[in-house]
Amino acid sequence: MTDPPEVVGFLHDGPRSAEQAAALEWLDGTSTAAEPVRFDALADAADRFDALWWHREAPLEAPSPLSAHAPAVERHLASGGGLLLTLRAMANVDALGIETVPPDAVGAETITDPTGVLWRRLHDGHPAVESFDDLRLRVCDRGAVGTAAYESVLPARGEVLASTVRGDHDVPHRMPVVGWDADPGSVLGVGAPLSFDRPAAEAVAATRDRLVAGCLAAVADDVPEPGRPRDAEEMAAMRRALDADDRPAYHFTAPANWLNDPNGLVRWNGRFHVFYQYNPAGPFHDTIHWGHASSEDLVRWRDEPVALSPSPDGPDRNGCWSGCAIDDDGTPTLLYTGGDGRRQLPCLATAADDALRRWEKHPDNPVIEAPPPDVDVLETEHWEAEFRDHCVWREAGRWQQIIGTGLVDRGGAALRYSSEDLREWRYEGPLLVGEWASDDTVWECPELLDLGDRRLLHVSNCEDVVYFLGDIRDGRFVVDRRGILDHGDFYAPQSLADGDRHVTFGWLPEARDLDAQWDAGWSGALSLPRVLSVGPDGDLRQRPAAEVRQLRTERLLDDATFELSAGERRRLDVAGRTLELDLEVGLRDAAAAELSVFESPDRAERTVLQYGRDGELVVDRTAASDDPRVAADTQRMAVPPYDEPLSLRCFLDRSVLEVYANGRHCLTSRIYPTRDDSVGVSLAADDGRATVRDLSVWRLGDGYPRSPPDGER
Ligand code: DQQ
Repeated sequence: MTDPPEVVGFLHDGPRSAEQAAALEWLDGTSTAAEPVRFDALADAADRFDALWWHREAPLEAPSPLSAHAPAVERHLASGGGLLLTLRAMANVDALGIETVPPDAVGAETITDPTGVLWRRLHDGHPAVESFDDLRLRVCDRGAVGTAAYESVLPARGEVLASTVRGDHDVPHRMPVVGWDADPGSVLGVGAPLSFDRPAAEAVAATRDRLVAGCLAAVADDVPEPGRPRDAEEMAAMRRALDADDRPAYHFTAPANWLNDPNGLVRWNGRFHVFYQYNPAGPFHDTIHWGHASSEDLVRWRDEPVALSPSPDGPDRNGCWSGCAIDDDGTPTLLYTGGDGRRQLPCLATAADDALRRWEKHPDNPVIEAPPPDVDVLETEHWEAEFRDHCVWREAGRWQQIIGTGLVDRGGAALRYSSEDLREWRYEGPLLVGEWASDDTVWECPELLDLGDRRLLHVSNCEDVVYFLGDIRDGRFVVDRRGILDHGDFYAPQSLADGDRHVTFGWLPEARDLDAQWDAGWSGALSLPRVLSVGPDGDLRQRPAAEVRQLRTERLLDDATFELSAGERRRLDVAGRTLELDLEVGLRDAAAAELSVFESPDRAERTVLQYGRDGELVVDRTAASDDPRVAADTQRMAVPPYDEPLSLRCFLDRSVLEVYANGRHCLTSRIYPTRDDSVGVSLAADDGRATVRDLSVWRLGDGYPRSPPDGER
């Protein structure tokens, strides 16, 4: 337990306000002595205190003389002292020389429901909250209180420790608690409504008091504030801190926090690189960076430092959204979407090292200043023009690019541009416009692949990933066939070119509510690498990359063939949540055959794959989990030809079930069994006989080291 400081210097900057007087009175009633210190006396007094506390609700009158006190604050921190900034005091971190990006949401917050901090699971061991068991700490229940928080930008030097809880709702994008490691001192900013002057229910006031006492003890102690991870060891520590039964073992996840689309997939100097949409501030979609991992074999990953961060003064200040990697004559180059307020525009960065860890942004970003003027691009609540995500290829001696958009009254579209140098772009017209009733929305993450005889264009239409097979004629995509790439929890895929093959990864979003994601501390996984090709019949083929076999650690069942009689259920002598099952199922005269996985011995928890005479494969999640916060529905896909045996490859990975049917159709589900004994597998036939052929089961190993490999510490 961290001890409270003996004496706190209570900073003030003029006559004491009622709020400051109430806070001082509270401090006087604790075991910590309080000594008021004026900012202009700090230079002589700073060394005397383990901790300084500046509690200020009102805005400072401009021009602020605060920066004159920054050297004294720096001296205090340099001597190992701590500093706590509460309420609106936190808004002054830049003037005090602590931070370059101040909070962007500062003002009076009107509190009507018990409101407070939503602590991050990743930092639940922080000394400020060690006396609490809960991540949700409500500290104020009424009044208009002056507060400060980060909302659409992140501090450049500090680490966000908590977001906001309001009544029963988590508000992750409002981030009022930040820690700064001012080695050897430390700073905590708590811009949450920690008011001592307003009445509050007893329990709320008690939480407020414990939290402030914890914060004062935390800044006074010698434990450094957590920072962003700098190397593989620190990222492995994050993984360890958030390891749990539902965390995939071999599907890629970020070390902690939020992951969505795979980006910038590229093989460079023999290594595969995957970048991904990443929020370092927690498991929610905001303040998007590019996370990075690399691999020699596509299945075992090494975490790399964050590759792209928003530039506080750049056109990507609110986020570095999705994009692709290009080999520009030996220079690895990224084209991505920068977000700035209501604008989103293409930005370019080039690699500054061969490990693709450091990137330099083009000084003239954005490289396209606005969507084409003669195109009626959709304006929505969030964006003045929906215009994002990039796919670049070389054709007809020029760079070609498509960007995703939505057109007013027409639907999703992929707009085509061309360029000599990746920096100056000319609009060439739409490659394809979704003139279908079901596609009346925005197309995100368009990607065009050359599959030999055919081209494949896929787009993510905010629900499904739709693919089109066809060709380009006169600059337009001519559709021959279309389909859905994956019928489950799968979105925004991207591919890397590796010799002749195209290897695709998709984002597997969580199928549980935001509170559950917050509690887990991580969100989102990537699919297995899939090889896309076109078969001799002109249809799409999807298969796991051959490297996936390298994950097999133990063969549990070897080519078993048997018949299931009507109503029979056969339990397999295998158990586990990280398995691969390969089999072929034939419906002799059965109406349906079933494969149950993640099954408890009493079958109360189970996920059922059912293959029926109607030629549909159904994943039934209605009994998949006892947790009410997770999806409990059915997902289905057609698996023609309807009258032949069905071949299945199923990958179970704790909260992922990734199914490949007939080497063509995919359905990936997120599933969250709660019981330790939900590890069984069984097969059954319904209303007749079914045949199971060549059933093999393997246990699969980890996709990333639990601790960093030797030599990388
Ligand atoms: N995700 C990105 C966008 C893209 C969307 C933002 C698709 O660039 O349109 O994180 O999931």
